[in-house]
Amino acid sequence: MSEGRRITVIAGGVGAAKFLRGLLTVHPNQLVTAVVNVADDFRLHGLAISPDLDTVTYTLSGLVNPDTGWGRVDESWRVKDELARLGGQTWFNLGDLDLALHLYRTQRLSEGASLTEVTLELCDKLGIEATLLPASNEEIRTQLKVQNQGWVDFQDYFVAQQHNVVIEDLRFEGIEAANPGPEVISSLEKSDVIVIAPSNPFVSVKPVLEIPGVVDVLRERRTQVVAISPIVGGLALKGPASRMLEELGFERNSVGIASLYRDFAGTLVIDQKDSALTSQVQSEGMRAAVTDTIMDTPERAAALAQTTLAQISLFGEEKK
Ligand code: FO1
Repeated sequence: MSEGRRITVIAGGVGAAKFLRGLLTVHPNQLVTAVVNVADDFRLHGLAISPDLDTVTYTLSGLVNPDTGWGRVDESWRVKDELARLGGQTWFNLGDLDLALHLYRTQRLSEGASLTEVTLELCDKLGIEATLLPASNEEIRTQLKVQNQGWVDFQDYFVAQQHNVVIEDLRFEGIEAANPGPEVISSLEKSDVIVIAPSNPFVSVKPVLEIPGVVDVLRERRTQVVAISPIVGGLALKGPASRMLEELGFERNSVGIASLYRDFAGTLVIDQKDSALTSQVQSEGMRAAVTDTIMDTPERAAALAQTTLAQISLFGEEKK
């Protein structure tokens, strides 16, 4: 039985958004909270851009571009084209409709609203009934140490350089002094199930967990924490998670994910293609659940959500 339970999902961008969209088709939306990474956030053209919050917001409101997984469907690019003509910065693609959201957020922040308040306002306006919480209202910025370049900002690495470079290290500027956003800790404490979405463990999940106080709640509630591996057959479905595992010294598969998550998550959901890794995941000290984790349709994402929730009713509550 999954009805009536409170679920909190630790979320990055595209993978988390697809998982949440599936979850919201099988669970009462008012009982779902997503704590969303803000360490990819940055300013461009003077605008406050929060890519992971935007991706989750657009996906859950049915506005996302299905081809890219980020940005708006039916987008137009008149502002970007004009900016290019003027010699402005166009390496980060901001469509005309998308720009409206960044303008709204920037204006509200300049009026003194917090990122949490702005996010809740946007959810309300776009008809999202689940609660989206920025992981923090303070500035946290991911930087990567790129071979032969030194420290670079996240969007420079990810978008401008298409993450097609070798990384040697990463850091989250500002994280030690940051506080979890309002309701983040209480949502984790009150949840019956905490899900770590199939997001990049280094640049999406880690900068949420390393905000002081967050991982402690997960450690205390480890039995209720279920993580979904973002790696299938040694490859990330999107983005650089797989090569990052190798470059940062971990196994390039779901066993590598288990070694990163075992201290604070009791169960790891892995893909059926990786069923042969089950005993190695268990050797890392985690339960392994095997299912189809590829979310190429909303129905498959819903099935993954159902299987994920079932892990805790099967195991977590049984232990009480
Ligand atoms: N990702 C890209 O690969 N190229 C882009 O030009 C780009 C623009 C963009 C604009 C708004 C937004 O909310 C997201 C955007 N993304 C783009 C996605 C995003 O930067 C990354 O996928 C995340 O930061 C990683 O989670």
